[in-house]
Amino acid sequence: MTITYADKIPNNVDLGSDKVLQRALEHWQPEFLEWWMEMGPEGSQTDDVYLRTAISVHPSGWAHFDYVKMPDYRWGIFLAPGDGERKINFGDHRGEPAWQDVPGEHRANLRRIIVTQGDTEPASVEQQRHLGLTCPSLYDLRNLFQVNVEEGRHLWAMVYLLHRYFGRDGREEAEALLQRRSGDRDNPRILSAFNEKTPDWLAFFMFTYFTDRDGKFQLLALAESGFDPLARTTRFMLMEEAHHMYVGESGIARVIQRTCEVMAQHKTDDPARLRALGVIDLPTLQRYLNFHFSVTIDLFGADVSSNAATFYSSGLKGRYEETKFADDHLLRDAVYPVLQIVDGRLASCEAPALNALNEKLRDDYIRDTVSGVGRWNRIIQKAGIPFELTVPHKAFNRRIGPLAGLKIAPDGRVISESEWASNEREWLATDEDRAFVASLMGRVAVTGAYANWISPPTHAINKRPANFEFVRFN
Ligand code: BYC
Repeated sequence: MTITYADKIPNNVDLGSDKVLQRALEHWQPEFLEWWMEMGPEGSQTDDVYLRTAISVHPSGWAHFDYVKMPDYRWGIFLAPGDGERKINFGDHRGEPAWQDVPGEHRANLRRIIVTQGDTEPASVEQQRHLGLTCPSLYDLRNLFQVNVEEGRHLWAMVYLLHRYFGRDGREEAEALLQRRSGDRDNPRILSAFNEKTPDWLAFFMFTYFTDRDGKFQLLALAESGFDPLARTTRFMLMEEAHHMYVGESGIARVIQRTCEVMAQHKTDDPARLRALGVIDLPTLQRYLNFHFSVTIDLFGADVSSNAATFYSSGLKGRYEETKFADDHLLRDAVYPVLQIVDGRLASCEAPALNALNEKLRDDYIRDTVSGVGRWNRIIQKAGIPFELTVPHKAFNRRIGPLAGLKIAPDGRVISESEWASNEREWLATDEDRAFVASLMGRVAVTGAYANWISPPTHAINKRPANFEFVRFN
Protein backbone atom coordinates (compact mmCIF):
# COMPACT_ATOMS: atom_id res chain seq x y z
CA MET A 1 0.00 0.00 0.00
CA THR A 2 1.32 3.49 -0.86
CA ILE A 3 1.59 6.27 1.69
CA THR A 4 -1.18 8.85 1.57
CA TYR A 5 0.23 12.27 2.33
CA ALA A 6 -3.14 13.96 1.91
CA ASP A 7 -4.16 12.51 5.28
CA LYS A 8 -3.47 14.40 8.50
CA ILE A 9 -1.37 11.42 9.55
CA PRO A 10 0.55 9.94 6.59
CA ASN A 11 0.28 6.16 6.72
CA ASN A 12 0.33 2.93 4.81
CA VAL A 13 -2.02 1.11 7.20
CA ASP A 14 -5.33 2.30 5.69
CA LEU A 15 -5.99 4.46 8.74
CA GLY A 16 -8.98 6.08 6.99
CA SER A 17 -10.94 2.82 7.18
CA ASP A 18 -10.91 2.83 10.99
CA LYS A 19 -12.45 6.14 12.04
CA VAL A 20 -12.26 5.46 15.78
CA LEU A 21 -8.55 4.72 15.61
CA GLN A 22 -7.96 7.66 13.29
CA ARG A 23 -9.72 10.03 15.69
CA ALA A 24 -7.77 8.69 18.67
CA LEU A 25 -4.45 9.22 16.87
CA GLU A 26 -5.55 12.65 15.65
CA HIS A 27 -6.24 13.48 19.27
CA TRP A 28 -2.72 12.33 20.25
CA GLN A 29 -1.11 14.24 17.35
CA PRO A 30 -1.38 17.78 18.84
CA GLU A 31 -0.11 16.46 22.17
CA PHE A 32 2.88 15.01 20.36
CA LEU A 33 3.49 18.37 18.64
CA GLU A 34 3.23 20.16 21.96
CA TRP A 35 5.84 17.78 23.37
CA TRP A 36 8.02 18.35 20.27
CA MET A 37 7.86 22.14 20.68
CA GLU A 38 8.68 21.88 24.38
CA MET A 39 11.28 19.08 24.33
CA GLY A 40 12.45 18.87 20.70
CA PRO A 41 15.47 20.67 19.19
CA GLU A 42 15.97 24.00 20.89
CA GLY A 43 15.94 27.24 18.91
CA SER A 44 15.70 25.69 15.46
CA GLN A 45 12.03 25.01 14.89
CA THR A 46 11.63 27.64 12.17
CA ASP A 47 14.72 26.73 10.10
CA ASP A 48 14.51 24.95 6.75
CA VAL A 49 16.39 21.70 7.12
CA TYR A 50 17.45 19.44 4.26
CA LEU A 51 15.71 16.31 5.56
CA ARG A 52 14.89 12.83 4.40
CA THR A 53 11.21 11.92 4.60
CA ALA A 54 9.72 8.55 3.73
CA ILE A 55 7.18 8.81 0.92
CA SER A 56 6.94 5.05 0.40
CA VAL A 57 8.31 2.00 2.21
CA HIS A 58 9.92 0.72 -0.99
CA PRO A 59 13.65 1.18 -1.73
CA SER A 60 12.93 3.93 -4.27
CA GLY A 61 10.74 6.05 -2.01
CA TRP A 62 11.72 5.85 1.60
CA ALA A 63 14.53 8.43 1.33
CA HIS A 64 13.06 11.55 -0.25
CA PHE A 65 15.14 14.71 0.45
CA ASP A 66 13.85 18.27 0.64
CA TYR A 67 13.87 21.39 2.84
CA VAL A 68 11.41 21.04 5.71
CA LYS A 69 10.74 23.00 8.89
CA MET A 70 10.93 20.42 11.63
CA PRO A 71 7.48 20.97 13.17
CA ASP A 72 6.08 20.46 9.63
CA TYR A 73 7.85 17.11 9.21
CA ARG A 74 5.22 14.51 8.26
CA TRP A 75 5.50 12.01 11.09
CA GLY A 76 3.63 9.00 9.89
CA ILE A 77 2.87 5.34 10.37
CA PHE A 78 4.71 3.00 8.04
CA LEU A 79 4.85 -0.76 8.18
CA ALA A 80 7.12 -2.84 5.95
CA PRO A 81 5.02 -4.95 3.58
CA GLY A 82 3.68 -8.25 4.93
CA ASP A 83 2.74 -11.29 2.87
CA GLY A 84 0.09 -12.69 5.21
CA GLU A 85 1.92 -16.04 5.12
CA ARG A 86 4.45 -15.43 7.86
CA LYS A 87 4.85 -18.09 10.56
CA ILE A 88 6.08 -17.82 14.14
CA ASN A 89 9.68 -19.02 13.99
CA PHE A 90 10.53 -19.76 17.63
CA GLY A 91 9.16 -20.60 21.05
CA ASP A 92 6.12 -22.60 22.09
CA HIS A 93 4.01 -21.36 19.14
CA ARG A 94 6.63 -22.21 16.52
CA GLY A 95 5.07 -23.11 13.15
CA GLU A 96 1.72 -21.40 13.87
CA PRO A 97 0.70 -18.46 11.65
CA ALA A 98 2.11 -15.14 12.92
CA TRP A 99 -0.48 -13.24 14.98
CA GLN A 100 -2.26 -10.37 13.29
CA ASP A 101 -3.84 -9.46 16.61
CA VAL A 102 -2.58 -9.50 20.18
CA PRO A 103 -2.85 -12.95 21.79
CA GLY A 104 -4.74 -12.41 25.07
CA GLU A 105 -2.35 -14.42 27.26
CA HIS A 106 0.69 -12.41 26.12
CA ARG A 107 -0.94 -9.00 26.11
CA ALA A 108 0.76 -7.56 29.20
CA ASN A 109 4.26 -8.64 28.15
CA LEU A 110 3.80 -7.40 24.61
CA ARG A 111 2.57 -4.04 25.83
CA ARG A 112 5.54 -3.79 28.17
CA ILE A 113 8.02 -4.46 25.34
CA ILE A 114 6.35 -1.90 23.06
CA VAL A 115 6.23 0.73 25.82
CA THR A 116 9.90 0.16 26.70
CA GLN A 117 10.91 0.47 23.05
CA GLY A 118 8.66 3.52 22.56
CA ASP A 119 10.02 5.26 25.66
CA THR A 120 13.59 5.35 24.33
CA GLU A 121 12.62 7.36 21.24
CA PRO A 122 11.38 10.62 22.81
CA ALA A 123 14.01 10.15 25.52
CA SER A 124 16.84 10.48 23.01
CA VAL A 125 15.29 13.62 21.49
CA GLU A 126 15.13 15.12 24.98
CA GLN A 127 18.74 14.15 25.66
CA GLN A 128 19.87 15.88 22.45
CA ARG A 129 17.69 18.95 22.51
CA HIS A 130 20.43 21.50 23.30
CA LEU A 131 22.98 20.22 20.79
CA GLY A 132 21.79 22.37 17.89
CA LEU A 133 23.10 25.40 19.80
CA THR A 134 26.70 24.12 19.56
CA CYS A 135 26.79 22.38 16.17
CA PRO A 136 30.22 22.02 14.52
CA SER A 137 28.73 22.61 11.03
CA LEU A 138 25.46 22.85 9.13
CA TYR A 139 26.03 19.31 7.88
CA ASP A 140 26.18 18.02 11.46
CA LEU A 141 23.21 20.14 12.43
CA ARG A 142 21.20 18.55 9.64
CA ASN A 143 22.26 15.08 10.75
CA LEU A 144 21.23 15.81 14.34
CA PHE A 145 17.80 16.98 13.18
CA GLN A 146 17.40 13.98 10.88
CA VAL A 147 18.06 11.68 13.81
CA ASN A 148 15.66 13.67 16.00
CA VAL A 149 12.71 13.69 13.59
CA GLU A 150 13.15 9.98 12.91
CA GLU A 151 13.24 9.16 16.62
CA GLY A 152 9.98 11.10 16.76
CA ARG A 153 8.66 8.88 13.96
CA HIS A 154 9.75 5.78 15.85
CA LEU A 155 7.66 7.01 18.76
CA TRP A 156 4.72 7.26 16.34
CA ALA A 157 5.43 3.68 15.24
CA MET A 158 5.04 2.37 18.80
CA VAL A 159 2.09 4.65 19.57
CA TYR A 160 0.25 3.29 16.53
CA LEU A 161 0.63 -0.25 17.91
CA LEU A 162 -0.54 0.84 21.36
CA HIS A 163 -3.62 2.64 19.99
CA ARG A 164 -4.49 0.05 17.38
CA TYR A 165 -4.06 -3.13 19.43
CA PHE A 166 -4.32 -2.27 23.14
CA GLY A 167 -7.49 -0.19 23.54
CA ARG A 168 -7.79 2.12 26.48
CA ASP A 169 -4.64 1.05 28.34
CA GLY A 170 -2.69 1.43 25.10
CA ARG A 171 -3.96 5.01 24.80
CA GLU A 172 -2.97 5.68 28.41
CA GLU A 173 0.52 4.32 27.77
CA ALA A 174 0.77 6.58 24.68
CA GLU A 175 -0.05 9.59 26.88
CA ALA A 176 2.53 8.52 29.45
CA LEU A 177 5.19 8.33 26.73
CA LEU A 178 4.80 12.10 26.33
CA GLN A 179 4.88 12.71 30.07
CA ARG A 180 8.04 10.94 31.23
CA ARG A 181 11.18 13.03 30.81
CA SER A 182 14.80 12.03 30.39
CA GLY A 183 16.66 12.54 33.67
CA ASP A 184 13.56 13.69 35.57
CA ARG A 185 13.80 12.78 39.22
CA ASP A 186 10.09 12.09 39.65
CA ASN A 187 9.11 10.75 36.24
CA PRO A 188 12.22 9.50 34.41
CA ARG A 189 12.52 7.49 31.22
CA ILE A 190 12.38 3.71 31.75
CA LEU A 191 15.92 2.57 30.88
CA SER A 192 19.01 3.95 32.57
CA ALA A 193 21.04 5.08 29.53
CA PHE A 194 18.14 7.28 28.46
CA ASN A 195 18.37 9.31 31.65
CA GLU A 196 22.03 10.18 31.11
CA LYS A 197 22.96 13.55 29.62
CA THR A 198 24.20 13.98 26.04
CA PRO A 199 25.93 17.27 26.80
CA ASP A 200 28.27 17.68 23.84
CA TRP A 201 28.85 16.48 20.27
CA LEU A 202 31.46 13.90 21.20
CA ALA A 203 28.84 12.34 23.49
CA PHE A 204 26.28 12.60 20.65
CA PHE A 205 28.51 10.74 18.20
CA MET A 206 29.32 8.10 20.83
CA PHE A 207 25.59 7.80 21.62
CA THR A 208 24.59 7.36 17.99
CA TYR A 209 27.39 4.84 17.45
CA PHE A 210 26.87 2.78 20.61
CA THR A 211 23.34 3.40 21.90
CA ASP A 212 21.55 3.59 18.55
CA ARG A 213 23.24 0.24 17.87
CA ASP A 214 21.40 -1.18 20.89
CA GLY A 215 18.35 0.07 18.99
CA LYS A 216 19.47 -1.91 15.96
CA PHE A 217 19.84 -5.15 17.91
CA GLN A 218 16.66 -4.78 19.95
CA LEU A 219 14.72 -3.93 16.79
CA LEU A 220 16.23 -6.93 14.99
CA ALA A 221 15.09 -9.16 17.87
CA LEU A 222 11.60 -7.60 17.72
CA ALA A 223 11.55 -7.93 13.91
CA GLU A 224 11.44 -11.70 14.58
CA SER A 225 8.32 -11.31 16.75
CA GLY A 226 5.34 -13.61 16.27
CA PHE A 227 3.19 -10.46 16.55
CA ASP A 228 3.31 -9.52 12.88
CA PRO A 229 2.48 -5.77 13.16
CA LEU A 230 5.44 -5.35 15.55
CA ALA A 231 7.75 -7.28 13.21
CA ARG A 232 6.69 -5.20 10.20
CA THR A 233 6.94 -1.89 12.09
CA THR A 234 10.43 -2.61 13.39
CA ARG A 235 11.64 -3.77 9.97
CA PHE A 236 10.89 -0.34 8.57
CA MET A 237 12.40 1.43 11.61
CA LEU A 238 15.66 -0.45 11.01
CA MET A 239 16.07 1.21 7.61
CA GLU A 240 16.07 4.61 9.33
CA GLU A 241 18.23 3.43 12.24
CA ALA A 242 21.15 2.60 9.92
CA HIS A 243 21.70 6.29 9.18
CA HIS A 244 21.82 7.14 12.90
CA MET A 245 24.69 4.70 13.47
CA TYR A 246 26.42 6.08 10.38
CA VAL A 247 26.23 9.58 11.90
CA GLY A 248 27.99 8.21 14.99
CA GLU A 249 30.62 6.14 13.23
CA SER A 250 31.52 8.81 10.67
CA GLY A 251 31.35 11.56 13.33
CA ILE A 252 33.93 9.84 15.55
CA ALA A 253 36.01 8.99 12.46
CA ARG A 254 36.12 12.68 11.55
CA VAL A 255 37.13 13.66 15.10
CA ILE A 256 39.94 11.08 15.00
CA GLN A 257 41.01 12.23 11.54
CA ARG A 258 41.33 15.82 12.69
CA THR A 259 43.22 14.92 15.88
CA CYS A 260 45.65 12.74 13.91
CA GLU A 261 46.28 15.58 11.43
CA VAL A 262 47.16 17.98 14.25
CA MET A 263 49.29 15.32 16.00
CA ALA A 264 51.27 14.80 12.79
CA GLN A 265 51.54 18.48 12.01
CA HIS A 266 52.87 19.39 15.47
CA LYS A 267 54.66 16.07 16.07
CA THR A 268 53.09 15.62 19.48
CA ASP A 269 50.95 13.16 21.39
CA ASP A 270 50.84 15.29 24.52
CA PRO A 271 47.15 15.65 25.49
CA ALA A 272 47.70 19.07 27.05
CA ARG A 273 49.38 20.39 23.89
CA LEU A 274 46.69 18.91 21.68
CA ARG A 275 43.99 20.42 23.84
CA ALA A 276 45.71 23.78 23.58
CA LEU A 277 45.65 23.29 19.80
CA GLY A 278 41.89 22.81 20.01
CA VAL A 279 41.49 19.11 19.20
CA ILE A 280 40.32 16.15 21.27
CA ASP A 281 43.23 13.95 22.41
CA LEU A 282 42.88 10.20 21.86
CA PRO A 283 42.92 9.22 25.59
CA THR A 284 39.88 11.47 26.12
CA LEU A 285 38.16 9.73 23.21
CA GLN A 286 38.94 6.38 24.86
CA ARG A 287 37.40 7.51 28.15
CA TYR A 288 34.22 8.68 26.41
CA LEU A 289 34.13 5.38 24.52
CA ASN A 290 34.44 3.39 27.78
CA PHE A 291 31.55 5.30 29.30
CA HIS A 292 29.16 5.01 26.36
CA PHE A 293 29.96 1.36 25.72
CA SER A 294 29.43 0.30 29.32
CA VAL A 295 26.25 2.32 29.81
CA THR A 296 24.86 0.91 26.56
CA ILE A 297 25.54 -2.76 27.25
CA ASP A 298 23.49 -2.38 30.43
CA LEU A 299 20.51 -1.78 28.12
CA PHE A 300 20.41 -5.48 27.29
CA GLY A 301 19.19 -6.22 30.84
CA ALA A 302 20.36 -8.81 33.34
CA ASP A 303 22.59 -11.66 32.09
CA VAL A 304 20.11 -14.20 33.37
CA SER A 305 16.52 -13.06 33.01
CA SER A 306 13.24 -14.90 33.38
CA ASN A 307 11.58 -12.05 31.47
CA ALA A 308 13.81 -12.74 28.47
CA ALA A 309 12.95 -16.46 28.65
CA THR A 310 9.23 -15.67 28.76
CA PHE A 311 9.45 -13.19 25.87
CA TYR A 312 11.15 -15.87 23.76
CA SER A 313 9.04 -18.90 24.69
CA SER A 314 5.86 -16.95 24.12
CA GLY A 315 7.03 -15.89 20.64
CA LEU A 316 7.24 -12.15 21.37
CA LYS A 317 10.96 -11.44 20.97
CA GLY A 318 13.38 -13.64 19.04
CA ARG A 319 17.13 -13.85 18.74
CA TYR A 320 19.23 -11.76 16.37
CA GLU A 321 18.95 -13.60 13.02
CA GLU A 322 16.63 -16.22 14.53
CA THR A 323 15.92 -18.04 11.30
CA LYS A 324 19.62 -18.61 10.58
CA PHE A 325 20.02 -20.95 13.59
CA ALA A 326 19.93 -24.67 12.89
CA ASP A 327 18.72 -25.54 16.43
CA ASP A 328 15.22 -26.37 17.70
CA HIS A 329 14.25 -22.68 18.27
CA LEU A 330 12.89 -23.72 21.65
CA LEU A 331 16.16 -23.75 23.62
CA ARG A 332 14.70 -25.79 26.49
CA ASP A 333 17.81 -27.94 26.92
CA ALA A 334 20.46 -25.56 25.58
CA VAL A 335 23.01 -23.67 27.67
CA TYR A 336 24.86 -20.39 27.15
CA PRO A 337 27.94 -18.94 28.89
CA VAL A 338 27.54 -16.08 31.35
CA LEU A 339 30.11 -14.48 33.66
CA GLN A 340 30.37 -15.03 37.39
CA ILE A 341 33.03 -14.32 39.96
CA VAL A 342 34.76 -17.55 41.02
CA ASP A 343 37.72 -17.39 43.43
CA GLY A 344 38.07 -13.67 42.94
CA ARG A 345 38.19 -13.84 39.10
CA LEU A 346 35.66 -13.60 36.33
CA ALA A 347 34.81 -17.06 35.07
CA SER A 348 32.49 -18.30 32.36
CA CYS A 349 29.66 -20.49 33.69
CA GLU A 350 26.80 -22.21 31.88
CA ALA A 351 23.29 -20.84 32.28
CA PRO A 352 20.08 -22.10 30.65
CA ALA A 353 20.16 -20.56 27.14
CA LEU A 354 16.54 -19.47 27.44
CA ASN A 355 17.32 -17.34 30.47
CA ALA A 356 20.58 -16.05 28.97
CA LEU A 357 19.01 -14.46 25.88
CA ASN A 358 19.81 -10.92 27.04
CA GLU A 359 23.46 -11.97 27.36
CA LYS A 360 23.43 -13.55 23.92
CA LEU A 361 22.03 -10.41 22.31
CA ARG A 362 24.61 -8.35 24.24
CA ASP A 363 27.39 -10.58 22.82
CA ASP A 364 26.02 -10.19 19.27
CA TYR A 365 25.96 -6.44 19.82
CA ILE A 366 29.55 -6.38 21.12
CA ARG A 367 30.82 -8.24 18.04
CA ASP A 368 29.16 -5.66 15.77
CA THR A 369 30.52 -2.77 17.84
CA VAL A 370 34.11 -3.98 17.78
CA SER A 371 34.29 -3.95 13.99
CA GLY A 372 33.53 -0.21 13.79
CA VAL A 373 36.14 0.56 16.45
CA GLY A 374 38.60 -1.35 14.22
CA ARG A 375 37.74 1.05 11.38
CA TRP A 376 38.53 4.02 13.67
CA ASN A 377 41.85 2.40 14.54
CA ARG A 378 42.77 2.13 10.88
CA ILE A 379 42.62 5.94 10.64
CA ILE A 380 45.05 6.20 13.56
CA GLN A 381 47.34 3.51 12.07
CA LYS A 382 47.30 5.22 8.67
CA ALA A 383 48.55 8.38 10.35
CA GLY A 384 51.42 6.31 11.80
CA ILE A 385 50.36 6.94 15.41
CA PRO A 386 51.03 4.14 17.92
CA PHE A 387 47.65 4.28 19.71
CA GLU A 388 44.76 1.86 19.65
CA LEU A 389 41.21 2.45 20.83
CA THR A 390 39.81 -0.60 22.60
CA VAL A 391 36.39 -1.74 23.69
CA PRO A 392 36.46 -2.42 27.44
CA HIS A 393 35.61 -5.81 28.92
CA LYS A 394 31.85 -6.37 29.13
CA ALA A 395 32.03 -6.56 32.93
CA PHE A 396 33.55 -3.06 33.20
CA ASN A 397 31.47 -0.33 34.87
CA ARG A 398 28.20 -2.28 34.89
CA ARG A 399 25.12 -1.11 36.75
CA ILE A 400 22.60 -3.75 35.69
CA GLY A 401 22.71 -7.50 36.36
CA PRO A 402 24.96 -9.56 38.64
CA LEU A 403 28.11 -7.69 37.55
CA ALA A 404 26.64 -4.38 38.76
CA GLY A 405 28.80 -2.60 41.26
CA LEU A 406 31.77 -4.98 40.96
CA LYS A 407 35.12 -3.33 40.47
CA ILE A 408 36.43 -4.63 37.14
CA ALA A 409 39.23 -3.03 35.12
CA PRO A 410 38.73 -2.41 31.37
CA ASP A 411 40.88 -5.51 30.72
CA GLY A 412 38.52 -7.70 32.79
CA ARG A 413 40.60 -8.04 35.97
CA VAL A 414 38.67 -8.02 39.24
CA ILE A 415 40.29 -5.26 41.26
CA SER A 416 40.08 -3.69 44.69
CA GLU A 417 38.12 -0.54 45.55
CA SER A 418 41.39 1.33 45.95
CA GLU A 419 42.77 0.26 42.55
CA TRP A 420 39.48 1.35 41.02
CA ALA A 421 39.60 4.69 42.83
CA SER A 422 43.15 5.41 41.71
CA ASN A 423 42.44 4.56 38.05
CA GLU A 424 38.86 5.65 37.49
CA ARG A 425 40.02 8.99 36.07
CA GLU A 426 42.09 7.14 33.46
CA TRP A 427 39.16 4.96 32.46
CA LEU A 428 36.04 7.10 32.46
CA ALA A 429 35.49 10.64 31.21
CA THR A 430 36.13 13.05 34.07
CA ASP A 431 34.48 16.40 34.80
CA GLU A 432 37.65 18.04 33.44
CA ASP A 433 37.40 16.03 30.19
CA ARG A 434 33.80 17.07 29.78
CA ALA A 435 34.58 20.68 30.59
CA PHE A 436 37.37 20.67 27.98
CA VAL A 437 35.13 19.11 25.32
CA ALA A 438 32.40 21.60 26.24
CA SER A 439 34.90 24.44 25.76
CA LEU A 440 35.31 23.40 22.09
CA MET A 441 31.59 23.47 21.41
CA GLY A 442 31.09 26.82 19.73
CA ARG A 443 28.35 27.00 17.12
CA VAL A 444 29.62 26.89 13.53
CA ALA A 445 26.66 27.74 11.36
CA VAL A 446 28.20 29.12 8.17
CA THR A 447 27.72 27.15 4.96
CA GLY A 448 30.79 25.02 4.24
CA ALA A 449 32.59 25.85 7.53
CA TYR A 450 33.62 23.17 10.06
CA ALA A 451 34.78 23.50 13.67
CA ASN A 452 38.51 23.06 14.21
CA TRP A 453 38.12 19.80 16.20
CA ILE A 454 36.41 17.81 13.43
CA SER A 455 37.21 17.13 9.76
CA PRO A 456 34.65 17.82 7.04
CA PRO A 457 32.95 14.64 5.77
CA THR A 458 34.52 12.86 2.80
CA HIS A 459 30.99 12.38 1.46
CA ALA A 460 27.96 14.18 2.81
CA ILE A 461 24.35 13.02 2.59
CA ASN A 462 22.48 12.35 -0.68
CA LYS A 463 25.63 13.00 -2.74
CA ARG A 464 25.64 16.67 -1.68
CA PRO A 465 29.05 18.38 -1.23
CA ALA A 466 30.34 19.22 2.27
CA ASN A 467 29.67 22.93 1.55
CA PHE A 468 26.00 22.43 0.67
CA GLU A 469 23.51 24.65 2.49
CA PHE A 470 22.12 21.90 4.71
CA VAL A 471 20.15 24.32 6.91
CA ARG A 472 18.64 27.66 5.92
CA PHE A 473 17.95 30.01 8.81
CA ASN A 474 14.81 32.12 8.82
N1 BYC B 1 17.79 0.34 32.94
O1 BYC B 1 14.91 -9.23 33.66
P1 BYC B 1 15.70 -8.03 33.29
C1 BYC B 1 16.61 2.27 20.97
C2 BYC B 1 14.93 -3.60 34.49
S1 BYC B 1 17.34 1.33 22.21
C3 BYC B 1 16.78 0.31 33.83
O2 BYC B 1 17.07 -8.24 32.86
P2 BYC B 1 14.44 -7.72 30.82
C4 BYC B 1 17.14 3.63 20.77
C5 BYC B 1 13.89 -4.41 33.73
O3 BYC B 1 12.96 -3.56 33.05
C6 BYC B 1 16.41 -0.18 22.26
N2 BYC B 1 16.11 -0.81 34.15
O4 BYC B 1 14.90 -7.22 32.21
C7 BYC B 1 18.48 3.91 20.83
C8 BYC B 1 13.26 -5.22 34.82
O5 BYC B 1 12.33 -4.39 35.52
P3 BYC B 1 11.18 -5.01 36.48
C9 BYC B 1 15.25 -0.14 23.22
C10 BYC B 1 16.47 -1.95 33.53
O6 BYC B 1 13.01 -7.37 30.83
C11 BYC B 1 18.92 5.20 20.68
C12 BYC B 1 14.42 -5.48 35.77
O7 BYC B 1 15.40 -4.47 35.48
N3 BYC B 1 14.43 -1.31 23.08
O8 BYC B 1 15.73 1.82 20.33
O9 BYC B 1 14.85 -9.08 30.48
C13 BYC B 1 18.03 6.24 20.41
C14 BYC B 1 14.96 -6.88 35.60
O10 BYC B 1 15.78 -6.95 34.43
C15 BYC B 1 17.51 -1.99 32.58
C16 BYC B 1 14.35 -2.30 23.96
O11 BYC B 1 14.97 -2.27 25.00
C17 BYC B 1 18.19 -0.77 32.31
N4 BYC B 1 19.21 -0.71 31.44
O12 BYC B 1 15.32 -6.82 29.84
C18 BYC B 1 16.68 5.96 20.36
C19 BYC B 1 13.49 -3.47 23.59
N5 BYC B 1 17.63 -3.26 32.17
O13 BYC B 1 10.51 -6.08 35.70
C20 BYC B 1 16.22 4.64 20.51
C21 BYC B 1 12.40 -3.75 24.56
C22 BYC B 1 16.73 -3.98 32.82
O14 BYC B 1 11.89 -5.53 37.70
N6 BYC B 1 12.86 -4.02 25.91
N7 BYC B 1 16.01 -3.20 33.62
O15 BYC B 1 10.32 -3.79 36.76
C23 BYC B 1 13.26 -5.25 26.34
O16 BYC B 1 13.32 -6.20 25.59
C24 BYC B 1 13.60 -5.41 27.80
O17 BYC B 1 12.79 -4.56 28.52
C25 BYC B 1 15.06 -5.14 28.17
C26 BYC B 1 15.25 -5.49 29.68
C27 BYC B 1 16.01 -5.92 27.30
C28 BYC B 1 15.41 -3.66 28.06
